[in-house]
Parts: sequence; C-alpha cells; structure tokens
Amino acid sequence: MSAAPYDIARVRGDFPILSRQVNGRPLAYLDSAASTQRPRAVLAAVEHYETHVHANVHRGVHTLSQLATDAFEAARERVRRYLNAASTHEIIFVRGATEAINLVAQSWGRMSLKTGDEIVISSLEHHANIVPWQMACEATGAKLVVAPINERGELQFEAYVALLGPRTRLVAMTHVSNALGTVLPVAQIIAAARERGIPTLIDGAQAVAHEAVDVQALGCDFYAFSSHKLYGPTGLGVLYGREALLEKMPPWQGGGDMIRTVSFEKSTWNDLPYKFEAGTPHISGAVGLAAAMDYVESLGLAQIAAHERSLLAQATESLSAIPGIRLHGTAAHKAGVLSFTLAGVHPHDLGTILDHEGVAIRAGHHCAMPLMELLGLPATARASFGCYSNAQDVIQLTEAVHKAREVFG
Ligand code: C6P
Repeated sequence: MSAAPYDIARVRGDFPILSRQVNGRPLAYLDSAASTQRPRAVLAAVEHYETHVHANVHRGVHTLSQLATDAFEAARERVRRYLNAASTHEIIFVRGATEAINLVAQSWGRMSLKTGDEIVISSLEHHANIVPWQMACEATGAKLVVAPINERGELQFEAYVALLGPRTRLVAMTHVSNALGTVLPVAQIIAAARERGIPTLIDGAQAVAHEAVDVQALGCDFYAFSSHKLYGPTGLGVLYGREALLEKMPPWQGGGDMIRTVSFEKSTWNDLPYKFEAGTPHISGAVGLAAAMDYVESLGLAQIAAHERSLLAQATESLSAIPGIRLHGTAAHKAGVLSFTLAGVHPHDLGTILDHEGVAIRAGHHCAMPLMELLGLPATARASFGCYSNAQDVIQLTEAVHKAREVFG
C-alpha cells in the first residue's frame, strides 16, 4: 500500500477522458458507480496486448498463442492476489458481476435447491442479485426471503439473523448498495451464515474499487464483481468461488475449453477454473483488469477510500443546504454514493439539466426497483465518486442543482 499523500491532481492526470469537455463545460464525471473511467496504464496495457501479443489462448502451440495464454493466466494470478484467494482455480473469468451471479444461480442452484428451500437476500439488492435467484427458484421450487432495512438504508442485522433457519440454503447479499451507498457488514453477515453451515455469495460490484477485499478473511463461498467498475475494461468480470464447492458444481455453459473429452455420446469436464469458462475469453480485458489492479494498489485502497469519504462529506453538506433536496440513504457506513431527489423535479429532468452543465450523474431506479418501491420513490438522482473525483466536481454538481431549481422554480 502506498504511504504517499493522495495527489488528486496527479491521479486526474492519469485519466485522459477527464480533460474533455461535455456540452461546452468541463466534465464533472460523477457516475463511477455505473462505470469507472480507465487510467492510461490500463489503456496502454490493453493496447500493448492487442498490438503485440494477441492470439487465442489455451489452444495453439505457436509463440503468440503461448504468450497470450501467459498474459491471460498472469491476469488470473493478479486477481487471485487482489482478492487473496487461496488458488487460481478459484478465479473464474466471466462477462461481469451479472454473469458471475447467474453462473452460481444456474450451476450451484440447480445442484442444491429443491422445493421449500430458501435463499436469503436483502432489500438493497441490485436486479443482478435478485432475478437470477428468482429464475433458480422457479426452476426448483425454492423461494426468496428478503432481509429488511431501516429508514437509513442499513440492513436490520437481528432481523437478518432471525431469517436464517433449517431451510436456508444460501445467503446472497451485496457488499455495497449501488442505489444508497450503504456498506453492509459482510464479515458479520457471512459469520452468522457460516455458524449455521449456510454458504454465502457476496455481490462485490460496488465494493472492490473502494476497499481491500480478502475472501479468505471474509470466509465467503462466492464473491462476484465487474472489471469496468474497477477502472478496467467492460465485458469482463470475476467469480471467486471456494474450490471445494466449485469442484462439486456442474458446468453451466458448454463448448470449447470447458471439456476434457467429447464424443457424440458423452463429454467430460476440464479442471477448474476452465470447467466454467466455455469459449474464447475476453483476453485483453483480463490484461486490462490486471493493470487496473496494479494501478489501484499503487494509489492504495485505504487512501482512495479516505479521499472518497471526504468528497461524500462535502457533497452531503453542500447538497443538504439546497432547499427541496432530500438525500436517500444515510447509513453510518457509506461508500461514495449520494442518492437524492429535488422537490418538484423528476430525477430524469434533473439529470438532463445537470448534463447541460457538464455534470454526469445517473438518474433512475438504479436496477433496484424493489428498493425504490420500498422507499416510495420512482427514481433518484445519484452522484457517485471514483479515485479521480475532486472537490471541483462537487462544486459543479451543487451549482448545477441550484440551476435546476431556478429552471423549475
Ligand atoms: N450497477 C449502477 O449504475 P454488471 O452490469 O454485470 O457490470 O454489474 C451488475 C451489478 C451488480 N451488482 C451491483 C451492486 C451493481 O451495482 C451492478 C451494476 C450499475 O449501479 C449499473 S445498473
């Protein structure tokens, strides 16, 4: 971890896109929870790979194929180190957090679930950690059980524990809420499940870029995330799975690379992790993700988190001072996500006006429709921070919200 002071000007200089203008205004990019921007180091690693190395992996005997395979497998080892997984057998490359969760729901779910079984999720979940379980429930007769939150958007821990019973087969919860920014106490959530012999899946899509994750210390069975929310390329994600569990699970997609032998009568499966990686993978994506992990660790995850916390405090204070603003999600432990509404202005209109001012936020239900319904909101506006966000972004956001009030006032 870096001990150097956090040099935000230098960090911003690493991200070429931040120097562009949008609608004639400097870009204030406050949509990192949807997708982060990429630093030069990631762009360069992908370009180098594509320019000098690319071939298909695991298949050819020729030099480039071997170099590409080496690069891809080195990226897997980089991910293992980032998560402190015990083995590269536990690191499966997928298309994103969504596909990682679908893999578990389809493979583990079909193997393990039967009528009357229960899967415990929380009210804070993204659709990616709801719908795959609903599909698995439909196929098996299991049912979804939802742990409640309080008015601040925090998990009601005692109520969660009370839901764990002899029918609970899995706890699947988010690490950080994308809509409210709540950081869930995942270590305690996992511990409570483990005490009862219940496996756990953590959706880390909004966590991996903001705090160090150690899957062995956490003790979870599965951990899912997307590269593009960690300053890496789109179209790539990771499923961490505990080896003993992955060994038992059947493959979920068939094709090249995931087999050992194929005949017209029967096929047999490859070893981990390839059993779950059918077809040609996103090789340059993995190379880019490895570079992104190097980059993030060179800044220091603790330093990034502290920087984002100070921006969250600044934005919370300056937005709260605007008449008609309501903040949604006021958990004691929050990541750099600020959801808000402005009286008399639909969040989509707010987003459009902010865009005219060069401020990129997200407006909508944030793929968390059940949560929005619980909060009695059709949508919110959401500003979210990354390692490159700065105080000027927050000032530009605040001024743009004032302008929206004038327009609609
Ligand atoms: N949230 C957001 O703007 P994918 O699309 O597979 O990369 O990630 C899905 C996903 C899963 N879990 C959580 C907690 C998420 O936040 C997301 C993606 C984006 O909030 C796009 S909806």
